[in-house]
Amino acid sequence: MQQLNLLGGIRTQGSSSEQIGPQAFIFRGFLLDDAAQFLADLNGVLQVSPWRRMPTVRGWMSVDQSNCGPYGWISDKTGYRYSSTDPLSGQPWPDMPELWQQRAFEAVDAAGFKCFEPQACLLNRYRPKSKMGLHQDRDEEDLAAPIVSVSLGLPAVFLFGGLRRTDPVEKYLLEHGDVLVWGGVDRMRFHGVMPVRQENHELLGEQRLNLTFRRVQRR
Ligand code: MD3
Ligand code: FE
Repeated sequence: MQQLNLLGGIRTQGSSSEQIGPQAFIFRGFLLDDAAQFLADLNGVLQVSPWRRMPTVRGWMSVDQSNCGPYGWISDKTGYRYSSTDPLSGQPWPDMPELWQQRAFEAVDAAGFKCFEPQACLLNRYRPKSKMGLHQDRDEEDLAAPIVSVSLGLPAVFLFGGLRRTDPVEKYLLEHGDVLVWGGVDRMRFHGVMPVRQENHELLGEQRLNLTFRRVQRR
């Protein structure tokens, strides 16, 4: 399947899609044309809920995180959960920007899932050496809904495992502008991110950003 990326009616660089599981897809370069607007919107989100490092039951996350939308994913010494308020301010999380919701919906549609009304967008910021260990996303009540992930800035190696922690993992490079969509039988697969290599990205410098759009409650 070819994904059209139109810039003044002209097809731009490398956009294609890759199926990495029965219900998991990478749309390469899906957001290349929107990256600048995403970053402008991100600045607005971060003015309300800035980057912070969250503690976990086992130690500190290696990424900086924030959220937007009706719910946000949080971690503290007592565990992981979704919260409708930002613990830093006690106030609601900032709104999910319209463009983000629209692109998330378009990606889910391109992957063939029915509908998507995300309630949380978790923002992860990787610095050189930041990583994410192999884990499952299981804090959402609605495990039927797909998840959409947007990568911006420095590239990273994404680890895609199976339903058991010890299953073999496949490696995929996620680059600036790539969008991943997965759900259904792939929803509970273990996954992680290898340490990010120190490099300079022309738009983002020494950072990789990952935004994940999630449905939290059952509809
Ligand atoms: C495939 N983030 O925030 S996104 C996370 O790049 C997380 O920051 C990674 O894992 C990141 O929870 C990976 C892509 C992703 C996320 C969850 C998945 C792919 C997935 C769950 C099941 C299968
Ligand atoms: Fe995850």
